[in-house]
Amino acid sequence: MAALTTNKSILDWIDEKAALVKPDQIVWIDGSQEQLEALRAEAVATGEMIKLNQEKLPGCYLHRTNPNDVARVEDRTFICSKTKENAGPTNNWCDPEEMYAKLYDIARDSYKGRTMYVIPFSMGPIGSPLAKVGVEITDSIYVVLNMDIMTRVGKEVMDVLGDSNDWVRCFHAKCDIDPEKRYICQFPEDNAIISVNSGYGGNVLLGKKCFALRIASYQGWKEGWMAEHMLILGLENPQGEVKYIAAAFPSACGKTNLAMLIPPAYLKEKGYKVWTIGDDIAWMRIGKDGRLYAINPENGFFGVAPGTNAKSNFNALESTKKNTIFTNVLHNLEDNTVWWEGLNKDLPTNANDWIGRPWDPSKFDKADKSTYGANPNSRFTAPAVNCPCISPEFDKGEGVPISAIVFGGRRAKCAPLVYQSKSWENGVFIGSAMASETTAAAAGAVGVVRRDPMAMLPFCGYHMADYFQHWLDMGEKLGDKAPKIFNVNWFRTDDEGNFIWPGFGDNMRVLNWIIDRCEGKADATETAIGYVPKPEDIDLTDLDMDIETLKDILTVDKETWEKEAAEIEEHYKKFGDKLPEELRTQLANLKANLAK
Ligand code: GTP
Ligand code: SPV
Ligand code: MN
Repeated sequence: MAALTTNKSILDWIDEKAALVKPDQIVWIDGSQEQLEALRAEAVATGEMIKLNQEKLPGCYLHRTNPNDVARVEDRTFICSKTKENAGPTNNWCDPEEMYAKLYDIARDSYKGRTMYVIPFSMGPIGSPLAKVGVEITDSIYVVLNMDIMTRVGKEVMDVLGDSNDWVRCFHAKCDIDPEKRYICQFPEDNAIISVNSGYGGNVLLGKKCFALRIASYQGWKEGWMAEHMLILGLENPQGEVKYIAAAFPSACGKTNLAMLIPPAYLKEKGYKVWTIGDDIAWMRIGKDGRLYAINPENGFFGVAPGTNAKSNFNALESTKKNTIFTNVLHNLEDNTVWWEGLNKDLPTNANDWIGRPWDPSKFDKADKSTYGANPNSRFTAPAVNCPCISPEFDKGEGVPISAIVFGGRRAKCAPLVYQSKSWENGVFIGSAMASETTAAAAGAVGVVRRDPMAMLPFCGYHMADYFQHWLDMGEKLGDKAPKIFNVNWFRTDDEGNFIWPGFGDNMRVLNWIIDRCEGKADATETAIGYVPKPEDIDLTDLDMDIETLKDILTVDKETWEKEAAEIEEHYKKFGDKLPEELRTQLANLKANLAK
């Protein structure tokens, strides 16, 4: 099949990689429905995917990954910059030459008997001044079909690129899915990514975390823009004005849910609406008017399945009703559909679990993950166009102006429901000190509190202290046009470990306060950590919550925060002299405020 470009840098790269991995054939993905349909049929024939009930779930498929390969692997993820210093203290580093040699040894001849698929893709609307181009080569049909949902694929991308060399080289090889030889490597100075021995989501859909965050964060630093692990939503008020919010929460901490939230009935009736721009990644640049503009570089949602239901996230569930690929969920054999914990209370009685073994619902025990039907990190890959509340601005290349930036994480104690930073610099401090309990989105222990600055710990492609400085520099450029910075915590628990705040759609009550603060319409109480709402300014209409409980989750406990300040100091030590002086000052201010 003819190449879709005459770009020499691309053709040479493909020749070079083909000589290494020796595919039987090379197939360019042009994004046409005929080609994709043929690939789906092939994947079904080989057992790589299961075609689901086409009446109930048209265009939907189920895929199971190797049970050893169900999440990102942070300990096997490397930033291979020329010097260790450039990768910084929070990334695994390896010398690029050494790593290339090792990865080429692993990948050598691994496409024998297989096809090399070449996927030209755009992160962001094709041709948008905020978009970037990548080419992924892979031996996995699952990757091709997921990339087709998650990015914009096809010849048009190559036409826009022309003979430019500004494209990201994304090389994936399944090899033997050997966890001992699994590597997810970024080479920021070479615009290159290599992923071997995995077939799972974030490890292999190289446009997503590898490119749109690890490589793009480095590009943003060099080129003066930002690539962030953030959802983007538009909040429309009854007057029809839409204000945009970008929010960074660590993996599996509620971005998809917040991005698609449905306001409580009393607000809906008044005319409030939420529009989704993105649920995971934001690329942001300063626009001609000096404000910060954001696009979602993705074209679909790779969302967490468990817990998604008609009540918690109706819009996400709707998005999965057609043309969706499910990964590692339960297969309901009764009607050839899918199920996961938290979808509904009807535990399927004739089903295979996510590994494909017969599932016994009578053994299901909430406390024992090994009895679950779906993997805790099972996911859906759904096209953005399926989302009932997708924003009319979604496909527009110029992006949307951001009024507020929100940080957040899972903190059982400590962080109040919401507070506002005292300045951009103070907001950067809050982001740099973020902490959250770990989740199933990455391999390893779950529920352990760790510092995850700006939710970027696993995704920053360069020295984290330079990244903090870049945030401070952006604030300086934005001046008084900078978005206001906030922090939220939906996850405070009571003594029995139950979440106190209802969360989900009710988070809209907090978003309204945030927007009111941006517009100078709401009051606040100044505390040692920032501005906290007056309890009466968070609307509790129709909620089964009294003002005392609300006051409780708005408190800033002196002792807890003194401990927090000491932990932040410890966290900062990692960065040594490179830590921006401004952040040291911010920490000192926090301590002084607490001592008052
Ligand atoms: P990634 O795709 O991994 O980046 O995750 P995400 O940040 O998009 O998280 P997502 O919205 O998928 O939510 C992950 C989990 O958090 C799900 O089990 C949700 O049910 C739960 N969750 C989301 N929002 C809330 C909330 O407001 N309150 C509570 N208690 N749980 C929530
Ligand atoms: C995350 O872990 O933050 C995800 C899923 O969004 S993955 O694409 O696997 O990174
Ligand atoms: Mn994510």
